[in-house]
Amino acid sequence: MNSADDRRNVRAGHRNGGGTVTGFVHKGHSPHPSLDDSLEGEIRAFLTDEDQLHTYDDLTKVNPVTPTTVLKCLQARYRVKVFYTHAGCTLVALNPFQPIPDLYSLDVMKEYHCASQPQEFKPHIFIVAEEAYRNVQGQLEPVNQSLVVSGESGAGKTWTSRCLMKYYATVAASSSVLKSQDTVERIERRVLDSNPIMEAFGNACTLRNNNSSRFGKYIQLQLDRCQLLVGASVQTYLLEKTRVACQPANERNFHIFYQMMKGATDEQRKEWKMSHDQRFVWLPKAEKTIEEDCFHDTVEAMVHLGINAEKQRQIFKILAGILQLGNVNFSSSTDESQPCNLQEQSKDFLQRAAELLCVPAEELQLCLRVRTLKAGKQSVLKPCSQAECSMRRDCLAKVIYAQLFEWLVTFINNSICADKSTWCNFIGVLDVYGFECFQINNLEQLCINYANEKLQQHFVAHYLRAQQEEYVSEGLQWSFVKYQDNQSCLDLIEGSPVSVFSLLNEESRLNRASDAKTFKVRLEKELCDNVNISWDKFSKVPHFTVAHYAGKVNYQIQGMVEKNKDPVPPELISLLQKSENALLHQIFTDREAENMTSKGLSKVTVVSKFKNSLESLMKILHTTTPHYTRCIKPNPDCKPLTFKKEEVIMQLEACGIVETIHISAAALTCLTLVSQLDLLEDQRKRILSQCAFSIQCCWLRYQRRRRQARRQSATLIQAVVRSWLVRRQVQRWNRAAAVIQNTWRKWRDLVKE
Ligand code: AD9
Ligand code: MG
Repeated sequence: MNSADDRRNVRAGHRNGGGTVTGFVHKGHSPHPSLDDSLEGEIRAFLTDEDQLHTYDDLTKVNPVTPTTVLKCLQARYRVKVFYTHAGCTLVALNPFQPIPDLYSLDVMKEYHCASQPQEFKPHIFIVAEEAYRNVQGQLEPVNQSLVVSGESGAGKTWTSRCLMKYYATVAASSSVLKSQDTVERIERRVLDSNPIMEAFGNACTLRNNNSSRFGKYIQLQLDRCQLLVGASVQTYLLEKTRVACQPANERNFHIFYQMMKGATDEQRKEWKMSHDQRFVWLPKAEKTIEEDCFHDTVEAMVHLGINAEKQRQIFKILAGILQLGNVNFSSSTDESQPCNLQEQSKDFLQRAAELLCVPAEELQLCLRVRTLKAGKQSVLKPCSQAECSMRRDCLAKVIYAQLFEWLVTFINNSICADKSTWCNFIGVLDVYGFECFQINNLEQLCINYANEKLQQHFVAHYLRAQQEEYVSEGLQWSFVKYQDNQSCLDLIEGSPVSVFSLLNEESRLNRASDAKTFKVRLEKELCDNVNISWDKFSKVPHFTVAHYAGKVNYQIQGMVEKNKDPVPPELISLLQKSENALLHQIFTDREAENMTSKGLSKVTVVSKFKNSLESLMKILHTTTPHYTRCIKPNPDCKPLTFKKEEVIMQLEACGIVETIHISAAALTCLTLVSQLDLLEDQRKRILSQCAFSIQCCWLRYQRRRRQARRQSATLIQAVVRSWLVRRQVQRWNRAAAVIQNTWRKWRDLVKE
């Protein structure tokens, strides 16, 4: 284990010129032609000092800040197995893809928690955790905190979220926990135990990640007045339920099915009608080995959360029923007036599925093969085609799984959520799927990428825009850092009156068979003015391309409207309501079930539901102090300790990390300078918070324009400093004012030299 001294951060201190600031020069923004050449030189000079690159524990100290220099530092750090680096207000976490001994041990937690200045320790996710924990107390009143963990699939979001939860379950538990090596106690334990359950039911092995979360999660850890963890609540987003009935090539179904197959006792196997050598269509084998040995852990977690043996039996029987359903197939019918027949070899599977789901086999078969059309008070039966039968089978599996997942989340919440009177604030941990761009993208990717746009906007709004607007409010004509403002993209996706979502909803509400070409024509006509959408005129497959902040994505239109409607034939719901499996019966008799059927269609579409849940999330986030962690996946193959530059640079660019560093570097310099001045503590604090950015801004402007406008800049600095002194009503602090004026005088002299 590293010693505390070792962990204590030996600051790199590579700020050039003993106190000058990082140049604010970046691609496409050079105010002077010769600056680009000098930048090249500066980069080269910076990179020559190779042995030092790994010592930059805060990327704001890198000079000059460019994608190349930032990348090289991260690479150098990765090489010496340092995985966390500050980037100003953001923590960058590189995935080691192998367990790192002692990096997250109880002792390390203790060190960070007990340190008087944890931020002076080596960068670590525990610094972020501890900062939020201390912030929650607030100086005047408690402030809720949010830890937003982002990154692409496999970057380490879920791992990081688990670390954060474990940290709080340890440091915010009763004091005895910290002293003992035991695992955490009751409520803490239950909160942690929600993870294996949700991951078993909501994660799957994909091409990008062996343990990919197929849903988004926001967990609020509830703290009482003494800062102790007294409960938690979980909100989940958009489970990828299609995976139950259809797994992309070389990917797998949700872990829980494999866990059951591998971990069942003989008795359970008998009950679930599942022999050792049984092949299930919906359980494709993938080459990779994955987390399927955890059945015992999942069951144990269920027990801890209070899911009793009987409920567990009901859950697993339902899951076993779904697997049997996947092996049911239909033969094509030559006579359209006759329903398709079950294939001979499917009869046993249907029988078993019905037994496990506790519904009459005859009725199950009828529901899958025949559609009931309502004409007034009369019902008309219409035979389904082979494709329709398969669709109804898949739909049945998906709706059961999705409802079961929701039931589990509700159960978990009931088990871990504290009474409102016992907690006063919370720390939220957000782990949502990263930006997705596959060869074929559809509604799921549109929703996921829309969520990422929202989060990016929150990030931009919180850090970048707020700081820059501060500069402008001080009356400065200052060239903006070119960050991606994604409002126009959000308008395209969700805006009103016309957007992709609004058109999709309109199309879904029209009671007609959806046609991709018609929908594409509508999109083209209504959204032709938006620069964020485009079409490839020569493409045979109807699609549209959205320019997201992280890159362009082609969305296939085929099937999109139908996915948005997500209709469930009412016959299927009625059938499930008759189930003698108490749990199945319960989850389909709730009022919610009404919304699922085609009757409720006009009210709730997939995108409107998702948009609403995301808006509530954003509202919560806006009321909290956010802390951002950007997880980076250093190589696409999940290989231990392998750093691929192209992969990393793409991710850095996608999340605007270089721009973030530029701005944070500016703020940091100011903080350092002012804190060196001889001021009373109170004055120092207020000056720092009120003026840091203004001063810094002047300085940067001065730096950049020094050749042309040295004198004007000096006057400008003076004017601006005065203006904020007046506006912020700090003029009575003559001393402070004098010191600041002195400071800028020093700066001016420095530049003159
Ligand atoms: V996805 O969007 O859910 O597909 P995540 O959540 O970003 O993705 P995850 O946390 O599941 O990725 O990490 C992927 C794998 O990387 C994990 O299963 C671990 O094997 C590995 N990992 C991630 N972070 C660490 C770490 N700090 N130390 C060691 C890690 N291994
Ligand atoms: Mg994940």
